Amino acid sequence: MTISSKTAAWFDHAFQRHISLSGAPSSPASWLNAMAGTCRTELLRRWVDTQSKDRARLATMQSGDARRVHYLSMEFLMGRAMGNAIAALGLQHSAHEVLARHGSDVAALLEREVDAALGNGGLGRLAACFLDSLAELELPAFGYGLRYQYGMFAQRIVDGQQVETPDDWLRDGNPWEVARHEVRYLVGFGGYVEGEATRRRWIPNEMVQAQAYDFIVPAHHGEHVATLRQWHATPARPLDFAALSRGDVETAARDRTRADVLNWVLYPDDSTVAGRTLRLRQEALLVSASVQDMMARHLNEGGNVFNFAQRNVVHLNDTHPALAPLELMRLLLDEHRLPWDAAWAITHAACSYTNHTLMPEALETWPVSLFEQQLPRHLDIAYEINHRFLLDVRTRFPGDEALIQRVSIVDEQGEKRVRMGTLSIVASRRVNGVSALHSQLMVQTLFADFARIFPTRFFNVTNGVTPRRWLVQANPALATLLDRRLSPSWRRDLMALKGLGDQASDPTLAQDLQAVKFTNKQRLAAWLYERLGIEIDPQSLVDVHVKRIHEYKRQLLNLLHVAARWQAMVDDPERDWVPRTVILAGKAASAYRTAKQIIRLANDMSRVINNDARLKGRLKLVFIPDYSVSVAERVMPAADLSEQISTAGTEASGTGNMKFSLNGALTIGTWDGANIEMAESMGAENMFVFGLRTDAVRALEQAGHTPATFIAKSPTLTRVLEAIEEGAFSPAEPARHRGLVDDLRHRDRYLLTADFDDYVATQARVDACFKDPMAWHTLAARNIAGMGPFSADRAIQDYVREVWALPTSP
Ligand code: 26Q
Repeated sequence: MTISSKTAAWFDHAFQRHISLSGAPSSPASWLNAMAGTCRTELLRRWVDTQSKDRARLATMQSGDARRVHYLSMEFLMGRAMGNAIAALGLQHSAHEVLARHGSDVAALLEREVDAALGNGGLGRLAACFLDSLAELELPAFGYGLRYQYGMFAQRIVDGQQVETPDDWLRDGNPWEVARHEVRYLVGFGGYVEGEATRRRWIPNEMVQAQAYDFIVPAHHGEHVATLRQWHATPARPLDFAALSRGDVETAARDRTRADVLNWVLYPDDSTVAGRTLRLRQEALLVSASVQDMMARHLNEGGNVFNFAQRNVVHLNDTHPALAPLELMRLLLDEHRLPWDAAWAITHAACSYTNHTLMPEALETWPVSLFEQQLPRHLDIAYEINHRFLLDVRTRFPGDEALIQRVSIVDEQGEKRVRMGTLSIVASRRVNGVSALHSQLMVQTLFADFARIFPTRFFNVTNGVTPRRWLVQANPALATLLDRRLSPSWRRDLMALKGLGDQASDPTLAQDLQAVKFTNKQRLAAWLYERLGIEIDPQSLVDVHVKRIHEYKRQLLNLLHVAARWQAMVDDPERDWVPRTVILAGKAASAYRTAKQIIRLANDMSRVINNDARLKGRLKLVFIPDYSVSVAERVMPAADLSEQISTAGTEASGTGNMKFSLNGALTIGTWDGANIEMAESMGAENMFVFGLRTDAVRALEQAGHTPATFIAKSPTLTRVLEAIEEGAFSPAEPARHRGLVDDLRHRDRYLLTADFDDYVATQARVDACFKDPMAWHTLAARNIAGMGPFSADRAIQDYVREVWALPTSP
C-alpha cells in the first residue's frame, strides 16, 4: 500500500497514538513531535527499502550508471525538515485536518520547528539542496558530515550591533535522525610512524570513536530516501580508572573532553589561526570515519579493494575534506597492503573536488608542524604524493623551478604549510568550479598552472537550487499559479517553466503574478510586525539583500544607495518617489570586524531613516536579525527586487540569486557568478545589470585603483560619504563609522566607488519600471521562465555525466 492510498484515518490514528505514548500533555510541542513521529515511521520504511534497492542496483551496474556518491562536506545547512517531510509523503491534507481538530494549523506548527543550521552559508546550503536532488533522482548516495552540538551561532542585534549566542538546536532532540549504534569506527590522532618506505605503520597516541547518526532526506515524487550520515565523536576509552583512583578527575575525563570538543561547534568561515587545531581535528574525524565507512560497505557488498573506484565516488565539497585522499591511501597501503601505484590509481579514480572560491586568502593551508603533530602518517603520504607529482612536473616542464615552487603541495616560503587546494587537485580525477565565469577564471588565474599540467581535469557545473523547498514549499501561491498556467509537469522537470515565456505578454498573467506577490508581501509585513514591531507598506517596492555579510558582497554599496536616496528625498519631499522597503539580513563571522561594522551602520541608518517624518513612510530600511534558511523561505517569495551586487569576479556563483528569480523577483546585479548565466537564460534585457565587468575590474586593479578620482567625479557619493563621516546616522558618536569611509577613500578593495554612480542610476531605472506594474510583472514572468536550468536536479545530472558515472572505459 502506498502512502497516497492510506487514508486520513490512518494518519489520525498514528498521530493520536504518538501523542498518547509520549507521556506529555497535549500541546503544540507534543503535536509537533507526534507529527514528526508519524512521518518518521513511514519515511524509515522507505529508507530501509531504498538501501536494499541501491545495493541491488550497484551489484548489476554498467558503464554510464552513477557510482555511489559520497558527498563529503563540513557543512549541511538543512533548515527545517517537517514541511518537506509532509510534502514528500503527500500528507498536507491529512495534517491539516488533524490539526484543525486540535484548533491549530500546519503553518503555525511548522514555525515551531528549529532549523538545522550546520553550515555557514552558500556552500552548506548547496550541499543540502544536492541531497534533496540526489534523493529525487533516486541516485545511490550518502552525504557525510559532522553532528555538531551547536550549529551556526544565533544572531541578536543589541544596540545595533551583532551579538552571537549558541544555537542549541538539539535541545529537544532531532526526530529526523536515527542513531546507528552499530556503525562506529576508530579514528586516530598524533603518535608516530615506524617502519621502512614499503612497510610504514602508524602508532597513534590518541583514539576517538566515531558514531553514526543518519539524517533522512526524502524524495518528493518517489519513495527514495537519501541519507546524511553525521559523525559524533565519543572517547575510545571513556574513563581512566588509574587516574580516577588517584583522585585526578581531570585526567580521568581527558579523553572524554577531547572527544566532546570535536562535536562541539561549527567553525565560522573566516576564523583566525588561533585555536584552529580543533578545526583540523574535525576535518580528520569527518574524513577518516567516512572513508572507513564507505570501504566497509563496499567490501560488505561483495566488492574488493581493486574495484572500489568502479563503484564509489569520494566527492570533496571544497578543500575542507581534502584529507580524504590521504586517508584512502592510508587504508589501501597500510591496512590492505597495496603497492603505491595501485593505491594511487584507485584513489585518483575515486576522488573529485569542487572549488567554491577564488579568493587566495580563503584557500586552506595547514602548518606542516601542526599536521605532523596531529596526523603524522597522513603528512608522510602527502609528502610522497608531492614527491611523485613534482618528479612528473619536472620531466614535463624541465628547468622551470618557479613552477615547481608554485605547484608544490608544500609551501616552502616562511613557515612550511600544506596547501589543501593543491592536494585536492592533484588527488582528484576531475575538478570543477560552480558557474561558467568562476570555472573560467579558475583555470585562468588561481589554478592556471594546474590547468597547464592537467589540461583535461577541469570543468564547470553551475550551481542549482531545489525547487521543492525554494518554490513549492516557500511559495505555494506561485506553485498553484504555475500548475494552472503550465500543467504540473514543471514540478518534476523545471525546464517546463520555459512555457511561461510564451505567455509573458498575456496581461492576465502579469495580473496573477502581481496578486501572488502582493499576498506574499502582506504575509511578510505581518511577520515583520509581529517579530520586530516594524511596519512596512506591502505596496512598496520590496528590495532585498540577504546573504553572509562580506565586503566583496558589497552590502555597504547598498547602504550608500539608501543614504543617497534618503538625502534626495529630504531635498525634494514632494516628488512622486516610489515607496521602497530595503531589507538586509545576514551574519558576520564573529572575528570579522568590518562586516560587523557594516551591520552596525545598517542598524544606525534604519533608526534615523525609519523615524524621519519628512519621508512620509516612503523609505524604510529593515535589518532582519538571525538570517536562516527559514527566514529566507519567508523573505524571498515576498521580494520585488533581488540585490546581487558583488564586485565582478568575486562571487563564485551565488545561489540566493536563483531562489529570488525563481520566486519572481527581478535582479539588480553585476556581471558576476551565476548572475551571468541567469541573464543569458532569461534575456539580459530582463535584468538590471550594472557595474564594471571582470576585465575592467582587473584593468583598474592593475593600473592602481584610485577611489579619490571616482569620489571627486560623483557629487552624490561625495555627499553620502560626508554624511556618514559626520555622524548623520550616529549623532551620539559622530566618528563611529569613519573607519568604513576611510577605507573607501584610501583602499576600496571591492571598487564600490567605481560602481556607485551606475548602481544609483540603475536603481532609478528600477523605480521607473516599478511604476508600471504590468511591465514589471511581465519581466517577472520572463525571469521565472528562464529559471529552468538552475534546478539542483540539473546540476546533479551534470555531475553524474562529467564525473560520477562509471566511465565507459575505466
Ligand atoms: C574554512 C576554514 C576554516 C573555517 C571555515 C572555513 C570555511 C567555511 C565555509 C570557508 C568557506 C566556507 C563557505 C564558503 C561558501 O559558502 N562559498 C559559497 O559557495 C556557494 C556554493 O557554491 C557559492 O554560490 C558562493 O558564491 C560561494 O561564496
